[in-house]
Amino acid sequence: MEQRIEGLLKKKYGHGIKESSNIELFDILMHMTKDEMERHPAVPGKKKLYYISAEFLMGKLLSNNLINLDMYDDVKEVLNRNGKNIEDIEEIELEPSLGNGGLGRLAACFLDSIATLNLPGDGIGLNYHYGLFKQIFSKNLQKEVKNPWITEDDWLVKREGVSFEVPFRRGTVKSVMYDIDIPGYKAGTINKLHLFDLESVDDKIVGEDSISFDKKDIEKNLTLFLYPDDSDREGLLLRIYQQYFMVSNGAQLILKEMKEKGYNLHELDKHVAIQINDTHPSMVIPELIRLLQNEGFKLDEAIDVVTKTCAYTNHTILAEALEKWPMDYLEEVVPHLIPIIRELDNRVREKYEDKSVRIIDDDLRVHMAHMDIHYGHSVNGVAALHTQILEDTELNNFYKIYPEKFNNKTNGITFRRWLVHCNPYLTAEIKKLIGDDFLKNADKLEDLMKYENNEEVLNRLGKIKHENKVALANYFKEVQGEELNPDSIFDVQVKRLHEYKRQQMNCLYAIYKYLDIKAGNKPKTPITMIFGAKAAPAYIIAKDIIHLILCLSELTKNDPDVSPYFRVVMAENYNVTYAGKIIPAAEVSEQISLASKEASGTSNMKFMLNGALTLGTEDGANVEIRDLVGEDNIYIFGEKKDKVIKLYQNSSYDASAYVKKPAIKKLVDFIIGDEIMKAGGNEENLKRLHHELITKDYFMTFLDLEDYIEKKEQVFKDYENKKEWNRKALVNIAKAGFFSSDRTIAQYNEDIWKLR
Ligand code: 26V
Repeated sequence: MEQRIEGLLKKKYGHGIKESSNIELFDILMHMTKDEMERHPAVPGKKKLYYISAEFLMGKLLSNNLINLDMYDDVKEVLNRNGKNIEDIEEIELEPSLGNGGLGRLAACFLDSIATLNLPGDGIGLNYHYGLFKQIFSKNLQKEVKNPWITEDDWLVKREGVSFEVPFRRGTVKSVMYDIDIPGYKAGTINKLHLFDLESVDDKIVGEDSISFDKKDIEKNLTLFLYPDDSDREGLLLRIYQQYFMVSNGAQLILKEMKEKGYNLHELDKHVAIQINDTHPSMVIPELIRLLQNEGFKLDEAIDVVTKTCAYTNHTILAEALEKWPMDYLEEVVPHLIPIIRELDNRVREKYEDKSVRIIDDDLRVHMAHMDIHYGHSVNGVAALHTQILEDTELNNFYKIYPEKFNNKTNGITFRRWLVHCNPYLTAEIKKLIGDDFLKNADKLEDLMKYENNEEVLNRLGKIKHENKVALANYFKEVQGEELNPDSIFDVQVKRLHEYKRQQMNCLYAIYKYLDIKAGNKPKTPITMIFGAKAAPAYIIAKDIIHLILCLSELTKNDPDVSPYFRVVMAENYNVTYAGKIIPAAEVSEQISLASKEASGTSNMKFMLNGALTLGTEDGANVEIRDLVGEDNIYIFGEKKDKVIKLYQNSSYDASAYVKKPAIKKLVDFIIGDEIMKAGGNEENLKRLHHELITKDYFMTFLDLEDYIEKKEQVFKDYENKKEWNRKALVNIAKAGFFSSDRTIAQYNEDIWKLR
């Protein structure tokens, strides 16, 4: 390996490893890895999966590719011998932010597992030039700037000669296809992520340090941003342009590959499985029907074969997140799909009286999920509780028609990134204790249970956590200039900002703690509350909550009575890279969504695997974590889903009644009090948030607040018993095997794709 790297460096830069900069080393290692992957054959097989998704949140790729190619240890050692550090070199790589959060990261974990299980399966998505915005904090507010990641030398490989024509009402555009190679872990084979771009794209139409551009200039802007602001008509139309561009390219690629392999298009479902990741790719159904008709298919047959090929995953029950496109918008963008969508809807109307299962509703909106359910062969939720809610409540009318289509696939995470790469100390310890079988067979982690009462092992787990906390503290200092105390307990909530995830409830706890310390009650062990979250640019209240968190951060930093005991900090521009540093250092994992609202969650799994204890509601996959670790090794609080669903059904939640309680009023009024104002508070933002909470509180913060505060106090009390805490951490790690995305993918394949 040393010779190979030295040789490449000499050829390109005229010197060896010792004399090279990290930029040069990154460049050489990336090209070496790319060459290596090019030499690997595609995964063979007669049936192939296409995972279509508007988001793929890949994270930096150098280390993970090297790990999967089984080259990481060698490269690391060679670099060390020459006084270089792979962690410093991977800092050079820019992170593509082609996703919002859990849904996009899930797609990335799935690609890793599909390749690892040696299943033929490619991803299909879009090559957004700026992805999601980059978050900057300024005056305690979130500011959004563009986030470029494409450079002269990156992981993208342009597929010369692959280009499709995509018809819109306003004219036809041409595509360009880029690939990113996906190596499985020690698999020896390669799958691909195909990212489509617009031939005429022009990323110069976006100003410096901004995210604004001419939304109407589709020929230039189509692939610039992930989900541009959809608070207006132009933004919504642009999303339809993006979605159709993605699926039309995908569908044309699928048919091209079918033909190249000599397969009969009439047997599409025997050779192709399409997974529709949430409703963003749903137009692939009418598009494929259209293309097959162009190939001479009769309508009935086209519909039949497409239905047998496509499967849909639902990732949310939030009504506002379920896509319903107005017919006139579709008419404006893709008029050629309208007759097909109408026909699909007519067939439903002929068969079923129930209006709620129609594709086109009385207001002439097209319900994308309804189209997926009728014209796909599988519908899955992403955690047991979520699938149950779909079957019993949200999609009950569909479940009654098609019980056989419904199935659960509890989410998972790839252990290659979320353990091996991000937590090398813990990985080494586990290997020492139980060998390395767990890397291919995650259930083997359970072997750790035999050390449940081994004090030496438990002590070592504590030490590893501490080292990771020191590393995080150093990183925070370096990138944000913030001092974290590694001897404090690290309590973490990192995820997209949304009211249903209830970061605001965590803030009310911070206020409670601040006041408690001011009243003279100092915690035995200091507490650091760590937040990380981006808010959608047009989501006003979410941005107000970020403002509150940043004010609390100032307040706790600058008050000498409080800062030695309690700090609130917020990671700026939380992304996959940051997650890889925060999660191994976390001790408490905050999973506090309103029961029934978080479909699954996946950070809950990452924290568990890294030995953090969950403080959470009975929601999403928290329920399955509890069932695996047992009540003693998790902190569950709050109302259950049935009660919450009833409160919504009867509109009987009344925030103002809770605010009458003095203990709650004191906390919520603090938001508009003097202390926060002096900590840089902005009256407009805070008053709006306060008003929203006391009058509406749509996601029922107060319903669980008192129970939450009580449980969280219990968590901090229990932390004082280090041995017992570390034992709980060990149980969490040992039971995390179920959440390997290898298991999730094996189940998708077994029940839905049937690739072999
Ligand atoms: C989208 C939107 C869009 C507009 C307004 C509000 C809103 C709220 C939520 C969403 C979520 C869309 C789907 C999604 O990202 N779901 C997440 O999928 C993860 C992977 O399955 C899962 O772990 C998370 O629980 C789920 O929220």
